[in-house]
Amino acid sequence: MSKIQDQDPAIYQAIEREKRRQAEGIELIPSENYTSEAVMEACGSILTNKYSEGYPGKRYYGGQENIDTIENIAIERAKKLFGAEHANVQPYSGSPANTAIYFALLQFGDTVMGLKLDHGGHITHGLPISFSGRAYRFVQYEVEKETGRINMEKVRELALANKPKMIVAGFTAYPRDIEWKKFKEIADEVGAITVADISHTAGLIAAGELESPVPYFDVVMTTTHKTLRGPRGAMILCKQKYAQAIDKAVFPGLQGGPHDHIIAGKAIAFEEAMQPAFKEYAKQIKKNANHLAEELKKHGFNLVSGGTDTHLILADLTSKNVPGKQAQNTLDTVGITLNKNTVPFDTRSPMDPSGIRLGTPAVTTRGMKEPEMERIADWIDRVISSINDTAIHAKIKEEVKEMCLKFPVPGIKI
Ligand code: DSN
Repeated sequence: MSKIQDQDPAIYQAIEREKRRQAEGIELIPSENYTSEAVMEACGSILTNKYSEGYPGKRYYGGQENIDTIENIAIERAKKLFGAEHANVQPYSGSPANTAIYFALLQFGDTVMGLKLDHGGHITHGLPISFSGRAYRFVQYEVEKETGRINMEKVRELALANKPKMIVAGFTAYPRDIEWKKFKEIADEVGAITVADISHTAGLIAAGELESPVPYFDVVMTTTHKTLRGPRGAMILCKQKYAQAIDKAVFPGLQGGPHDHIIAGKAIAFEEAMQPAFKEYAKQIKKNANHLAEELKKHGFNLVSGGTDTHLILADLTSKNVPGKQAQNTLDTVGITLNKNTVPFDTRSPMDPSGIRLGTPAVTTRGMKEPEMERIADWIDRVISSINDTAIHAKIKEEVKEMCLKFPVPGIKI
């Protein structure tokens, strides 16, 4: 960072402070992770200098021989990792990727089914104020109040009543596995295209820790930076019959030049995810999440759906009398980062909801295991139980820091 230090002290100092925050704190936001240093090298490389509208072998500018090599490697690795027929590795991130899928396969105004935002869906799964909710007629399915889970019979009834052209399955805040085969059966019954958003669980799916929708679904989208542990970005996998429509929708339909430095980072991450060590990593993510969930329950936390099948936990803090926003902000002061989140049927607003969302991809990358999950659950409980006691918070902050420094973050030396 010596060049940044010399040239731009304000940015340098902010990066240094962020390094320290990452190294000394516990990252529990379930969509965050730490990439390898190799991925970061690619993302910080000279590849950022190049423009390459088009696809390998069919570009609009010259000088593409190395960029074509990199994108072809990324495509082949993505296909191999997930057993997909076609891969587009150019989407900038998850929201543009979902938008490209809709743009490729729907007409404006078509009916689509997606999981409601406060029941665990994403803004691009039909939130009325988002582009998806305004451009298409989204019918939103929910989780059940009693179980916190998606009831597939209700999904079927909704599909039969609305005859959607597309069904989107996937989540950002749903702690349970998805019944892909059931979704596919329902979609076939009504003639709908199937789209899976596996952004959160792609790493677990790649490692065989969760079932994959790729064999059944027409289109599968994932971001590359969550459990998959690559750089910020996304990709779209699909059956060959949709390949041309998807490619045309990504470029020139929605995007201009792809971010070649990020595509190189994706290629590196895909290779990493094919290694035996990644399988062990994915297994431990699930073990850690399950253990953290059980420990939180021992401390009296009310978990949506009663636990987790994945890396993600959603806790309803209503019974603790602490709103999600206050919990997030107070936990931030001790170095525990998670996010406030609505819970299904929340009576509070998204900016100050009843719950918190937490997950284990990042702590597992640092090598933390079950004993550390017990300490984390204990700290969360102590903070929530003494929400206004800054003396207790100061003590916990020191304990958190002491533990964190024993588990280095890739690329950070303190
Ligand atoms: N921001 C991502 C998440 O936190 O789940 C998805 O939008």
